[in-house]
Amino acid sequence: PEHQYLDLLQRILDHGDQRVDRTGVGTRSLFGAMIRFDLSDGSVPILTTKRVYWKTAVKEMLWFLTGDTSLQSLLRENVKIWTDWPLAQYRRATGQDISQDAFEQRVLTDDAFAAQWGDLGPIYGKQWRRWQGADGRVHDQIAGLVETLKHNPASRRMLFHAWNVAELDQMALPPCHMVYQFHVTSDGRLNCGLYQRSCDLLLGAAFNFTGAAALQLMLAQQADLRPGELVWMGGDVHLYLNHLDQAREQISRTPRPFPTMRLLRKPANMDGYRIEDFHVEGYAPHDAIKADVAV
Ligand code: THF
Repeated sequence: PEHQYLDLLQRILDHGDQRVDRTGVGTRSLFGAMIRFDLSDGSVPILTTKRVYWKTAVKEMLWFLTGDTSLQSLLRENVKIWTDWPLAQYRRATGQDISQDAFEQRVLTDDAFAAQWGDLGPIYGKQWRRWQGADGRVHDQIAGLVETLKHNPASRRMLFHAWNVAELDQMALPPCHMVYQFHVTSDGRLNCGLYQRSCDLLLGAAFNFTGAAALQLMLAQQADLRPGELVWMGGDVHLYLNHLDQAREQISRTPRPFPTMRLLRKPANMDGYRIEDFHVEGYAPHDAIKADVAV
């Protein structure tokens, strides 16, 4: 299964269209890709050809699920993967060349500062839990999804979406993994399809696979289903030009079996999960691969 990912890395290295992107770093990009992971044996796609900080990825998913969009709550969990965007905004707006550490400390300890500079706008969590319609009504897409999974699992409308056109301009970054769709088989397996319009294949993808798998496990548990397939679909799938050597290194490694992930507890609803509830076994990855994130 991990071969599908490594093949995609290779295809982009070989045939990716090289262009300048929004960040100015430049990418090699291809359009349209699919990877299928089978979770029915208890395994989850935490890549083994490099060490993936799976707890960070699961914490990020739990943060989305709370509906929270503030950097402060992520930093309290010691997750620093979203700091770059508010930090860049702060530097642009104030002209101050504050370090990432200093900025994070300030967001953690100064609530007024956090409110002014540490909010990412109406990104994932807001749209998943509190999508506001033109008539003012607020929609909890996650709670709605769980209800449908429980009571009408043959539905073809089990999905949630983060691409709220009317609010895109207030988001620190428009959603990348923008729509999740679910499908229940007649023998009680929950399949998850994820459409990602833009994918940083070296850094982001590993997090997005892990986060989606954790989500799929939680939803399956809530609806008394077993996990099935995770079908990942990418739009603009790219390698940043400062990630090419890392991609070659990763391709040279031999994948190991995926680990298993289990939930240790069944909370009353989707709001009850904590990082301590996730138990991963058999994860024996190759070494971490360092790479800078394009902002
Ligand atoms: N922007 C870009 N350019 N790439 C992305 O992957 C990305 N995201 C989120 C939003 N914008 C993005 C942010 N998610 C890392 C991982 C996920 C991120 C951002 C950064 C990262 O640096 N990972 C390192 C270190 C992990 C750690 O320190 O814990 C890694 O080695 O995996 C994709 O949704």
